[in-house]
Formats: sequence, C-alpha cells, structure tokens
Amino acid sequence: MALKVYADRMSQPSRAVIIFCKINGIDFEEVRIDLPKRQHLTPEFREINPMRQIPAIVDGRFKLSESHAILIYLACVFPGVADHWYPADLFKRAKIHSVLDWHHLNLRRGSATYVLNSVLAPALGLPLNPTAAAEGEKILSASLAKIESVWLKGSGRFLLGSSQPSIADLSLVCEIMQLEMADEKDRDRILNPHKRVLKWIDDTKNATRPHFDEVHSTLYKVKEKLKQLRSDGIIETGSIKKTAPVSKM
Ligand SMILES: N[C@@H](CCC(=O)N[C@@H](CS)C(=O)NCC(=O)O)C(=O)O
Repeated sequence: MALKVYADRMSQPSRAVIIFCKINGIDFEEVRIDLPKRQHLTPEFREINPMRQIPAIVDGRFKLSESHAILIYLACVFPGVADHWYPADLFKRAKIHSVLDWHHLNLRRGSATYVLNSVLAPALGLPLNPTAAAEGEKILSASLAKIESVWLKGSGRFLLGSSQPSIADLSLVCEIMQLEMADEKDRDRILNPHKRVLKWIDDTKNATRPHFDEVHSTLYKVKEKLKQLRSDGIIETGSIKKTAPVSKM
C-alpha cells in the first residue's frame, strides 16, 4: 500500500513533504485536506491526526504528523534518498535538528503571523490585524537576519555551509514562500535587505526543480488572484475594503 500524504498545497509544511517525496522518487498518494473547507476537523481526519493539522502521513499501519518528523522518517525509511537531505553523519544531523527546532518558534512564527494577519485572515473568516501583522514582521525580519548571519554564514550555498540542500533548506524555504501572497512592495521590504537569503531561496528552488514550481503552482495562482484583487481596489494591504471569499482566491 502506497504511502499516503494528507496535505493542502497552500500549507507550507505540506508542500515541503510533497516536494521531498517527489524529488526522491517516493511512491505516494496525495490526499487533499482542504483547510478552508475545514476538512482537517472531520472525524475521519481526526483518526489520522488527532492534532487536526496537516501534513500527516499514513505508511501502512504507521501514522505520523509534524512535517519535520515526517521528513526525517521518510529520509530514514525510504531507500534512495540522497544522503545530503538528512546526512548519516550524526553531527550534521544534530545541526539540522537545531535549525528545524529554531524554525518553529522564529521564522515560522514570524512569517505565519505576518501572512495571516496582513493577507489571509479574511479568507478564513477573520479580521485583518495590522498590530499582529507588525509584530509578526518584526519576528520574521529578525529571523531572516539570523538565517543570514548564522545558518548561511560561510561559503556553502545552503544552510550550515552545505553544498547541497537538506530537509532544513526545504522546510524553511517553503515557509518563506508564503510571502508570495503579500503585496509585492511588502514582500520586497521584508526580503530585499537579506541578499544572501534571496540567493539561498533561488538556489533551493533550482536544486528542487521542476517539483518546487509544480507544487507551488497553487500558491502562484493565489498570488496572481490577490494581485488582481489589489489592483481592482477590492483588497488593500493591511486593510480590507471588501471581504474576498476564499473561493475567489
Ligand atoms: N508544526 C506543524 C505545523 C502544522 C500546521 O500548522 N499546519 C497548518 C497548515 S500550515 C494546519 O493544519 N492548520 C490548521 C489548524 O491548525 O487548525 C508541522 O510542521 O507540520
């Protein structure tokens, strides 16, 4: 029975898991859990992940949630996953764990808070919250500065000075990609001061093509739709004139 991946491609950790499977030739079935339709709250999905979040996997009788744990499991269990994704070297592994643990309370917290409160909230039936968005941006910018000065220090193109990507590069870059939904000038304001981060994002995209773009195509479509709604004056950055239902996005 093929591995099942429960995911929504608008979810950044879901994308990381799907790209990882595709790039490593892992045979899997993608089961869409539509977040705006609240499919993650159904009793059926609760059986898969009692935490009611995506991504989650079922491999035979084994169920697992949390994208970082899933990526580590897949890298260890499926033959043919190249060593650079999750190196056998225990020191390298430990450093990857260190980045992944840091990610949740820093980059992800900042980015998810910013995007939710400046862009996504109305699509989820919530009001935009400029104060929370500003707080998220502060955490996000500080995290990007740390990535640049700590994890991307040195000559390697990827995190921890590596010449090839690991699961940490994939996880963090998928998170940053949520900013594609922000207004271009806001995205530029946040990302452009971090030139090494910009180059690392490009390097990670290039190292994972064509899967990276294919899996992000839903996000790119939403980005274009939002751009159109902004230029039509239906939505503004940081404040909404008219609530755009998610079906319109
Ligand atoms: N730490 C988890 C985060 C999972 C998560 O926050 N998933 C979101 C989508 S990106 C979700 O399922 N949200 C629905 C909810 O929390 O109600 C991971 O890395 O997998």
